Amino acid sequence: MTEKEDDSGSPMATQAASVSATTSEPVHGGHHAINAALAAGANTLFTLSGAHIFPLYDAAVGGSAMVQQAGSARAAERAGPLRLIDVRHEQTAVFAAEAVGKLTRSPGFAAVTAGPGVTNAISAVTGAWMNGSPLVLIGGRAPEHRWGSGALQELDHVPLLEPVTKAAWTIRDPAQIRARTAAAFDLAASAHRGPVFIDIPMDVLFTPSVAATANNHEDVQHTTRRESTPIGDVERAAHLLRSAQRPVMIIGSDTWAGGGEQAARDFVRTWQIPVIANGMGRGIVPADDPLLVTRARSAAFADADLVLVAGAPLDFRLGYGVFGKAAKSGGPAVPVIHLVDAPTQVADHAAHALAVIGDIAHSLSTLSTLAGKSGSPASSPAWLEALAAASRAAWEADAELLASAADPIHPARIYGEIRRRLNAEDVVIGDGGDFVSFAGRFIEPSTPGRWLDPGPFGCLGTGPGYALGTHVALPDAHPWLMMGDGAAGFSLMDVDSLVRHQVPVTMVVGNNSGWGLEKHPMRFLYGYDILADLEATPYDHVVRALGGAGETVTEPAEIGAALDRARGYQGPYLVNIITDPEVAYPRTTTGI
Ligand SMILES: Cc1ncc(C[n+]2csc(CCOP(=O)(O)OP(=O)(O)O)c2C)c(N)n1
Ligand SMILES: [Mg+2]
Repeated sequence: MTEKEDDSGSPMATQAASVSATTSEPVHGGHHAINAALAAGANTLFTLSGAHIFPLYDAAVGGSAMVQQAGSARAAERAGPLRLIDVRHEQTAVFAAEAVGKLTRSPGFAAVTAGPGVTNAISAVTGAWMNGSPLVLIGGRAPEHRWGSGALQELDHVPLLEPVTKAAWTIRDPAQIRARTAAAFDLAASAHRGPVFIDIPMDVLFTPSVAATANNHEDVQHTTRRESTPIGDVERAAHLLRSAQRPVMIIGSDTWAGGGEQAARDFVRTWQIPVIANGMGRGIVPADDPLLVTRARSAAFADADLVLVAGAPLDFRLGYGVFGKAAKSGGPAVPVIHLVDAPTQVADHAAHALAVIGDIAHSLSTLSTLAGKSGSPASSPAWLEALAAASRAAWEADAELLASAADPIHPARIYGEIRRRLNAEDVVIGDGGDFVSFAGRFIEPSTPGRWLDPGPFGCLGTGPGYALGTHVALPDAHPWLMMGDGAAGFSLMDVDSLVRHQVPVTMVVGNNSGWGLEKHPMRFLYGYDILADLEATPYDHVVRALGGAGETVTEPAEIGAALDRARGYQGPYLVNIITDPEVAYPRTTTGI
């Protein structure tokens, strides 16, 4: 079978250099794909079974002799060469792979069967796309020799996946599977990171072949490498930094993804620049550092004379990149230096932002060197003190809420209890509306890369998948999963996967018996709300039925002990906390 042109015409990386020696014995395509994944550093494949992708499984477990030797199917799945983890919905497989990508900064790996397997995966792929999370997804595909005749699950996935991936292509030559899978991993891992989708027709995947040593596709994806000279008017950026009196810096996910946490910390300390942290950028400047002023965000954005954004898109979460009081009344926006890790990340809608393209750590150190350390920090002492004071005041104002004895329970009280129990190494996962916004406000990680929110795509249902991925990426870190009761409905069945794969996770449902983040905005807009009420369902029963444990809590004073029981349990434990449905998160952005 010869390989046709890619359906997508998307750019691909050439891989000749990174494809290692191959055997001369023909083997089926599953071996080629799994070998490429192993060579790229993957150790786990998240999946849900389908015959279209059986060869991947056969290669992952090492064939029938290895399955027999392992003694049971479960033992074989765990033993490798590549560990298999199966889930109950394809979205969970991809959310788990995304969590691996976010936490390890190396691509997560998932495979789903043709047709509905792929379409079920699309929301999760889109989340990873918007988050810039590296992952490779392999889809099964109806056989090529029957294409157009109506085979089971025959669907051309590539046009569906192309808009939400770095590249999506079909591999039609068995001998190319290894090189092209390697190319997918390389592309996913290179800045700006993101998901890559491959599908392989069933007959191609089952056909034995000797792997070609090189990708026969010549189009090259240029990647941003460390130490490359930043592109953009760095001199001007340095001048802006030198002249600023009231700068503020935003540290976003791409700073973490590119391994820039030390460079960011050095920069912040050198320039004494107050910081607001976003997404995976949280924890880079630890919670107790007075330069972390996330809680003084409004004052910082209103009064800054320079905003330096390192590795975050200028989207709704950052007011689309328009800062400063004057801009609100039609005046000029505050200058912005926007450090991005690839040309695709330049914000065309924010023409006033000065983009500097390149490895973010390197851009930060270049900027620092060019601006020169004149002995005095960029920030005026009055500015630092004003923001530190605003930040302290915000925490002080919340102290009462965090200890609230209100009945029904105020969600803040839950976070008051969690804060006392979190270890620095724990991973906090948010999946929900208002309840998770409270998490963002009250939980300040002190270790980088330990905070998993769904990001700007805001897809509910990430929780169990993110917990599974956390367990694989950081087996010694305890995941705390904060879920809205509405969010829980999207994926609670995948607690079954957490049980089967023995994942300890403290699940906390802020159960306000409804879709809080829809209820309150609808009331605000219409004076009434509909379609927002759910029952005070005992979600802990669901977890117990699936083999985990849990309890329902209705009294504020009982929360702490329930959390301790959850934390000590060797599996998924859900604390279902009935909260006040009338409490709305005090929101300042609508996302529109
Ligand atoms: C897949 C998906 N469907 C719908 C929405 C719209 N949505 C955003 S927040 C929200 C309410 C979430 O309710 P819950 O998880 O109970 O959290 P709460 O706001 O009540 O704390 C909804 C429906 C979404 N973001 N994602
Ligand atoms: Mg709710």
